[in-house]
Amino acid sequence: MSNYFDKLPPWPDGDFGEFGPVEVKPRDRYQQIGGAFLSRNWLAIPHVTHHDEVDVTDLEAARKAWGEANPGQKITLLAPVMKAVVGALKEFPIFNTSLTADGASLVWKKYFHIGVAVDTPKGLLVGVVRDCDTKSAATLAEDTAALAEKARTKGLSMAEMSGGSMTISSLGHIGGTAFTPIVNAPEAAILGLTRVQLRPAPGEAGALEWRKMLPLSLSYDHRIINGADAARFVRHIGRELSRFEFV
Ligand code: CAO
Repeated sequence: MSNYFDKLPPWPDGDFGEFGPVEVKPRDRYQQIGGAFLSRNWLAIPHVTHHDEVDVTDLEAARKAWGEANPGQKITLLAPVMKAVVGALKEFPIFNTSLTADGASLVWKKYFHIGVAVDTPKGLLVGVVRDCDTKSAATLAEDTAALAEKARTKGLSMAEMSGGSMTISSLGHIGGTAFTPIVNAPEAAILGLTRVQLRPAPGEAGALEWRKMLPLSLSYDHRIINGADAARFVRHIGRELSRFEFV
């Protein structure tokens, strides 16, 4: 019996030269493999993306103070967010699961390895930072910077890209207010970060004050996670960040 998907028309692969001058360049192996994985994940996983923003005003003040007290060392927002995601994974362990290929079981992970999407000249690579629950933000920042540098200069092995609990994809250094990251199978969710925005909010004395808000976009596999849990998960990340302490 045929179904709707059997009736999809073929990819429109015409001769663009008919419309004007063009040049056809082959894509390298990394780009082709990466594209195939992204297509599989997009088609196989029923994605929903939940958007929210969390107040990082106090966190940013603490991060600035930490930077002044530790010249030569750098922590961006990413490391505190990795720690906050670990806190949220502990509170909501359903986000630290993987569906088996037959869909019959869930694998509950007891480890906290966070994937970080890195923009490289060869395309997007996701390196996994291990045991994020046991590391300080400073160590996570160092580990992530080293992994990103290796991804950009030498590439990453399959072992360095495997075994994540959940992935974070940060576009905050460029801009944006929200996007739809694609879940990195077999993980259950991926968190996208975009650029911190200044928003007016009522202060304690009633007057308006400017707050720093970090936009978060959480895409999740709707076979595993429901929308209410996603909303709670992101709110929890906000709570973790609001009480975060640099040690
Ligand atoms: N809001 C405002 N500023 C931010 C920010 C945010 N959310 N996130 C980072 N920044 C700032 C940093 O503080 C840093 O500022 P300074 O240079 O003044 O200190 C600057 O942006 C550059 O940050 P960075 O990119 O060096 O470091 P990072 O820890 O934020 O990110 C990495 C590291 C590897 C995740 C990032 O460089 C990267 O490659 N991201 C790309 C991910 C991607 O392409 N995803 C797309 C997936 S969908 O196709």
